[in-house]
Amino acid sequence: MTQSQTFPLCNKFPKVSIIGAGNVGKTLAQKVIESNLADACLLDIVEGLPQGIALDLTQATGLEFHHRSIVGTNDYKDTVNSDVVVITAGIARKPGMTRNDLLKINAKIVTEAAQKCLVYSPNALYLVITNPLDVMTYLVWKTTNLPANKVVGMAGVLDSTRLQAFIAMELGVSFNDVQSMVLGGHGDLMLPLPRYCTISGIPITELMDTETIERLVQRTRDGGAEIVKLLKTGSAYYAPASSAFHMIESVLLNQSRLLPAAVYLQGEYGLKDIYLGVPCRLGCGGVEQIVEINLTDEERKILHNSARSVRDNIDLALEQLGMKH
Ligand code: TXD
Repeated sequence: MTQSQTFPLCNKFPKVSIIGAGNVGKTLAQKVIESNLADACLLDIVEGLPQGIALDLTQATGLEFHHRSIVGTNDYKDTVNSDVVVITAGIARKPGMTRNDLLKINAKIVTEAAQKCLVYSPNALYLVITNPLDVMTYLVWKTTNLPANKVVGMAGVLDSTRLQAFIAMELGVSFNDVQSMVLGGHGDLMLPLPRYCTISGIPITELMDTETIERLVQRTRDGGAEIVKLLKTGSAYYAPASSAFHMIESVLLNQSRLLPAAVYLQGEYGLKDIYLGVPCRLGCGGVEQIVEINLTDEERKILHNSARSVRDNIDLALEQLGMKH
């Protein structure tokens, strides 16, 4: 090599910081590095936990043949210059516990985590996962003062993939041929939309009777609780981590995928000043477009019911945090 030889410029690899090294956080971290999507920083309040997971994952690097690195830490400084910050920190649902029971504890954890990350990564996209999802996403937006397109919540992709799985299992068709759409808050009042579910373009209403569809819709509504009951400790994490990964990929690779996610509504669907699950386009600019689809009177009623419940909890959480609405 001579002095005059130049190397191609190495662009900085994207960085994803994940706050909370629990089941969802560590599974997501593994997906992020092993797919070569980005370097990861895994942070938790428990000393040793993120460091141990990061070391374990690092030791698998040669076998998994990827080129990304992971740091485990308890110090927010290590999250510096993240492109995406994912917040999973909090307490997971226990059997018999509703998502809203988690409200009080998680509101404090999530808002503190977001504010600490903001100091080191003011330009990142903030992806919220902690439950109750829509409320936590609103609180992150409200307490960080970030533009609404930079704060988004993950739930709709998970609820939709659950409905997709149930449809595929019922009909015995490939999961990949099923498209599904679930809107609304992440809870019992979510709005699965069978009218917008298709198998290779064929509406499911052509292939299943109403009773079957209603059964699958109900199983989707209870999708989280079904797994909590089976696991006995903790809640689902493989499909949640895959869902978050999907969204991060759309942002970092600027895929502009049309996905249901909790986004800030300013009049869309007749709703204002609330985070709720609706279809949006996700790209390198964050939430690039909110898509309004036609809803029947009944569907609109369910969406607004769901919004009312989210709104009540936002008010409660703001009160608990001593913040005026
Ligand atoms: O669709 C969705 N949005 C969801 C949401 C799907 C699945 C899980 N959902 C919720 O995500 C769940 O109800 C929880 O609120 C979060 C995280 O679920 P996970 O299953 O990962 O919970 P764990 O395993 O209990 O992990 C939580 C971690 C744990 O390691 C704690 O030590 C850590 O969060 N934690 C903190 N980290 C940093 N800072 C603080 N203050 C803190 N408090 C707890």
